[in-house]
Amino acid sequence: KQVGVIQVAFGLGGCREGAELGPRGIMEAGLLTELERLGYEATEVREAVVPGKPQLIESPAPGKMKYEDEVSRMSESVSGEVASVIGRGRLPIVLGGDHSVAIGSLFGIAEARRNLGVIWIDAHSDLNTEASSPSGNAHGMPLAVALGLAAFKPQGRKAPAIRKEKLVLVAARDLDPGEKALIRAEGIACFTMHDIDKLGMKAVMERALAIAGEGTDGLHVSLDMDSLDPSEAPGVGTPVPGGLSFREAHLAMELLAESGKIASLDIVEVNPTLDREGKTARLAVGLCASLLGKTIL
Ligand code: DIR
Ligand code: MN
Ligand code: MN
Ligand code: MN
Repeated sequence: KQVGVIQVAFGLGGCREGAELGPRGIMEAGLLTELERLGYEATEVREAVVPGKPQLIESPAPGKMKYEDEVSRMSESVSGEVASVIGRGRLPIVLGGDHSVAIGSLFGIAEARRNLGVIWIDAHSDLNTEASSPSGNAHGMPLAVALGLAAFKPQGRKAPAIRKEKLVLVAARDLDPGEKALIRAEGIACFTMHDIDKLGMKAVMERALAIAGEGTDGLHVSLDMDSLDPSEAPGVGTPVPGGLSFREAHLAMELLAESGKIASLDIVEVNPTLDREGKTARLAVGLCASLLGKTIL
């Protein structure tokens, strides 16, 4: 068993500086040591090529994605890295960066797996199009882009990269009006915090796995650290109260690991400048370990 870690030091898709430091924060919290302990050997570490802030920042135009060119170049690099890691039989772990890095990972994975199941663990639904986005920030749009609903299309990649029937949202609690309408209109499976409170995480993950894990050729997990409660994960750009507890998040990862279907992972939105002594980065490492098979006993 081998993994490939792809660091994506990109924060222009979010609304606060510091997310670009996320990959380093997660590495410094001991990701490689943890992977080694779990029996993953010779982990390869790569770095996606990411553009910096342009000298002249164009004032955000309504109906347009902010930093569109930068997001485009970043996703091209990430897609290439992800596809090459998969091509060499390794499981890709993409470290963000803000959640726009998932545009790159989803289109890269789609080259190998046309029939992908996706579990999106996030306080948000990241389903805004340029037209519905209140912010113009790319980190609120990766799923709309991957579903082929946004105007933005990654260069040279076939959209859609994923199918709405095989997408499941987990831990949602802050959705924009356009996103709510889209979830209803498209019938996208969405387990909100309300559902988790009512049913419990075990039942929610069983249902999520039945939707995204059956009849697909592998599962992609995209873990936005703002899915956790801000008391557990303070180091994120857009904290939302009422999130997952430490154990709920670990249980979700453990149940996904038990499914045996995990083929790729993103860990995003760790912002070390907003973190408290690396707490969020350490939690990200712990959750990654649980997803890759770490058990308590
Ligand atoms: C909001 C915030 N829905 C937006 N999205 C965030 O800007 O589209 N996603 N924070 O992670
Ligand atoms: Mn997100
Ligand atoms: Mn989020
Ligand atoms: Mn985000």
